Amino acid sequence: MNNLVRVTRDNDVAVITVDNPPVNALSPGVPQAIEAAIDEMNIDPAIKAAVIIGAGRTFIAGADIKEFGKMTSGATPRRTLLPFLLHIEDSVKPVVIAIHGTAFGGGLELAMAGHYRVASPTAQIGQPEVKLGIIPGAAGTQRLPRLVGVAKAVEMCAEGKPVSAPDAAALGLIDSLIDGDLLSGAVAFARGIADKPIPKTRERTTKLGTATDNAAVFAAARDAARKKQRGMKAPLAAIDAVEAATRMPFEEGCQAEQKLFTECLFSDQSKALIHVFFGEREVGKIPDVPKGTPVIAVNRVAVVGSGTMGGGIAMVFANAGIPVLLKDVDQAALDAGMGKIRKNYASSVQRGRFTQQFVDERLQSITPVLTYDLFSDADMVVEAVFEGMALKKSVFAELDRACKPGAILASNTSTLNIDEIAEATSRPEAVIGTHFFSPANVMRLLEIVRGKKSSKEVIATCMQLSKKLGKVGVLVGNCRGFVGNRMFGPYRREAQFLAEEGAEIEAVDRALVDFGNAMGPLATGDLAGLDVGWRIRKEYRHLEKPGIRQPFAEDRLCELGRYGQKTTKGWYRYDENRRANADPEVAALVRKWSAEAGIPQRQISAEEIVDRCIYALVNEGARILEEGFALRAVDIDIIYLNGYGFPAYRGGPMWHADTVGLQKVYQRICEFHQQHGELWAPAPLLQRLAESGKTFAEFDKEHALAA
Ligand code: 3H9
Repeated sequence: MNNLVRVTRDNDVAVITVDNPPVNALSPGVPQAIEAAIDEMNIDPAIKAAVIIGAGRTFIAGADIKEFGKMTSGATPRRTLLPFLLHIEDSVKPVVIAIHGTAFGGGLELAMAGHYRVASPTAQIGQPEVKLGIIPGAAGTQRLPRLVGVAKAVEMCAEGKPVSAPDAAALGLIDSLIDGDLLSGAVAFARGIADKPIPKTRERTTKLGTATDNAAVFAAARDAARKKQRGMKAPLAAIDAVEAATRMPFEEGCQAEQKLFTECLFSDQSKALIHVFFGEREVGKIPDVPKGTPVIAVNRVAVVGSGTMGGGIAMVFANAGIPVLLKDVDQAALDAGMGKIRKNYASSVQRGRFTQQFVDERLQSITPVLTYDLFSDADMVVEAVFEGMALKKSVFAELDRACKPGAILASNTSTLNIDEIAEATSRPEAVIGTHFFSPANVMRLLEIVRGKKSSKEVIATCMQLSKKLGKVGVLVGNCRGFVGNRMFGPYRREAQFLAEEGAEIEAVDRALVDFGNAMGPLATGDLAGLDVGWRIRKEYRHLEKPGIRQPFAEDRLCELGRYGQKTTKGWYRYDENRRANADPEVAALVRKWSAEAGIPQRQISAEEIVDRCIYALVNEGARILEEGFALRAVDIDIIYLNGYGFPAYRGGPMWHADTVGLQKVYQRICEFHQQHGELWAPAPLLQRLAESGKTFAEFDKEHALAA
């Protein structure tokens, strides 16, 4: 035994407790110790059965994900858990698995090698490996269909979504749900089955279905995977592996699974998704705001502005069980805002996302108001009024008067200077940016904008709150556009330039969608409203350097009233179902405007479209990183994955650049610099990293060490 696994006795039952915090992963040492405990039990005449349980908050949440990077880099040899699991399954005395918290990945695979499974009703059970770009690699794809049937196994392995313990019990994955103390229930269960024959999952075949039924299941699953997990390899590999379970004996099926698992493990997609897994956790770590920084209790919130953003933000708080005051200037605006919220909720009920009761309760917790009278109760206010400095300042001056000391005063601005807004109050330490993304109740990203004077307490509260709201909070500095939109500017600029240089509008969008983005850059403009950028550009025109090329097509489209989806015309023409259709009128206009501007027209490849748009993101990201407006390259990645539809399997723009190779990216940017001028000046950090053969990931590591 070792300190990762404890063995105790409850009379005639051995209790094997895995104690490998935080999530009892199957790190090296854990399987060996469990195996030794099973061997010991089998030769001890006083013991009739064993229970395997997890210490702390969870059962085994999977293989140790940190080990995968070591294996693919060659630092440690490739390990397999298959013989270990066979060892459990071949135990001559029964092994009962007791599950609480999560039995994920290798944890579920271990559970299925046990002879019986019992669980707390709140437990979650699943094979989430595809989210890491891999598939179950310890016979999960072989044992699961034998317990739950082929269709459910395909769904669980290819989509990665867990099932609740009660659902798992209904499926036959769990033998008994245990209310109350799990361990005593599991021990009693073990005593009850100790003298019965020992069922082995791998020997079961009754749920493996017929070839005809299975063919339809696999075809439908492949179809769904290609649509819903577009571009991802692991879901298709998972389906192949489950199919192997239906066509081959167990041992051969395991070999097929191993082959697919290994291909996935060594793929760029898996490396990217593992980077994302750790990145999502890393962004919560702020070097100068350590764990344990005091936080403010946020029990009541107020939102100023009931427009699309304000309404969405109110829903976010209401959904998290936090009562909200929603303020607007007149009854008509407030009624319209509440109407939109009701409509959004109604459609969530229709789609089965929420129950009517949940929605009724949420709606009750949103109180529409026309004055600041009740704001003195709020622990936090989020301002979401129209984007304009004068208006924001007057709102913050009002908030300063109306709110209690200690309340957080947050702005949802996407472009304006937080420090300038903070100056309108007598308490700049309470002011911070909370930049939600549209639609606020759907998008996971929350950029938390740190002002010069934002207090650590306020920052720590917002970071913690983001989790409660179901968001990924990323702390960013106060520069124009913050991190996400500052990078989005050059990205969309290039998309427009490409159209102005002769690329077809649909070809620009198609290239980026084929790259994996949720939407093309021009279609995204239509969705957000082209007039938004147009207004901002007009406000900042005085800052543009003379002689530097600016895109013009969108401004001209706006001058013609083509604001995008909201006016049914933008880059595209939209039908009543908001479906985009190519518009020959726009193509002709762009050609005419380009000719007038003397821009030579040429054929442009999909590869150039992708390089121009994506490397524009990377170059700006490198500047942001060097200037310290993002804490780490991975923070930029997480922003792009959760707020801008960047494909997770590419790991985010900075990780993607590392994967391509920074030398190659830098060279291409130098070419663009020569061809297109100053806008493409390579970021000094990118140049340094490329010249020294380093990556953004290494930059992050070096910075973490230095901090
Ligand atoms: C697998 O099993 C493959 C198999 O088929 C076998 C093949 C041979 N490993 O998320 P949290 C860390 S693949 C290493 O904040 P929560 C995490 O980084 C695996 N570390 O907590 C964090 O560290 P830190 C399949 C892990 O309560 C800390 O634990 N399994 C692992 O919000 C707390 O994590 C999965 O994909 C791990 N497996 O959520 C499950 N898991 O504090 C992945 C977590 O230093 N894990 N850490 O930042 C999860 O989904 C969530 O962590 C869980 C807890 C729901 C368990």
